[in-house]
This record gives sequence, C-alpha cells and structure tokens, in this order.
Amino acid sequence: MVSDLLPALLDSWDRNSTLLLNLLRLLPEGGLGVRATASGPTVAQLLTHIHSVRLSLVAENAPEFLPSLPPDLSPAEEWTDERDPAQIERMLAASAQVVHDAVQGRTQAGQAMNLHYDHPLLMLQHLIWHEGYHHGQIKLALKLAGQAIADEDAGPGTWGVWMNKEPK
Ligand code: NI
Repeated sequence: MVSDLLPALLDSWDRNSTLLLNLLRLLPEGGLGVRATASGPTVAQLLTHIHSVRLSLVAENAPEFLPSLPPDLSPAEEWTDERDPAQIERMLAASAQVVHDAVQGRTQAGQAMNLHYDHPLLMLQHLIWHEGYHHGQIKLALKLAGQAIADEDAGPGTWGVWMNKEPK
C-alpha cells in the first residue's frame, strides 16, 4: 500500500479535476454569468481564477513544467470572464495536467518546490482545498440566483467521483 501512495495522491488530483469539469458541464443556461453578490466574480471568473492559480503556483514552484501548456490556454489575466464553456474546459483540463506533471515530477525526483511548500504533495493538497472552496461558492451563487443544480444531478459527478470504486 505504501508504494501506491503517489499514484493514489495523483489520482485524487485527477478526480478533483474531473469533478470540476463535471460541474462546468452541469451549469444551467447562462450559469457562467451568475454572481453571488453584485460586486463579486462571475462563475466564469471563478473558473478562470482556478485555472490561473494552478498555473501561477506551478510557475513559482516548478516552472520547468509550464512549457507543456499550449499558449492559447494560458490566461491573459487572472479573472478572465470567458463565456465559452468549451474554452474553459480546455483551459482547466490543460492546467490540471500541468499540476499533475509538476507534482509527480518533483516528487519522483525527490526535489523540493522552489518557493512554497515543505513537500511537493502539499501543492496538490492546497489546490484541492482551494478548488473545493470555490466549488461551494459556485454552487451557492447558482442557488442564490434561483438556478441551483439539483443534488441528484450534481451528486454522481462530484461526490460520486470521490467515493465510487472502479469496477474491478
Ligand atoms: Ni481563490
């Protein structure tokens, strides 16, 4: 089991990435433009913020993994109000892979991160926490706007991604 730890931790990151994409796909019509408060970010901006934070942390801590990212998937600014869900999906999928590769690469090399974190795996844990925080904000913003995603629709693609065992 101990030798399975790195693959299991990277799997947890991949699941986190999958369930965020599932949330994006479940957004109701116009959901990307919803805000929790008048001055707060749109759902679209929260998603591009998540993308941007992933890339910023890799840039600060393991920059050698950034060149694998296509230039058009790198945001010009942190809170881009991108309204094309397909583009947001491409951005999130690409940045998730960059994080996966950076954490895997530095961990396997036994190499510390450049700026933050006592261990490369802490970056992965930090990002899962950060994205869960914003996931809840997105769900609440939709609810406040009267566009809540029903639990029975959201559950299989979010909680189920964490908890369901793969068929053996
Ligand atoms: Ni944030």
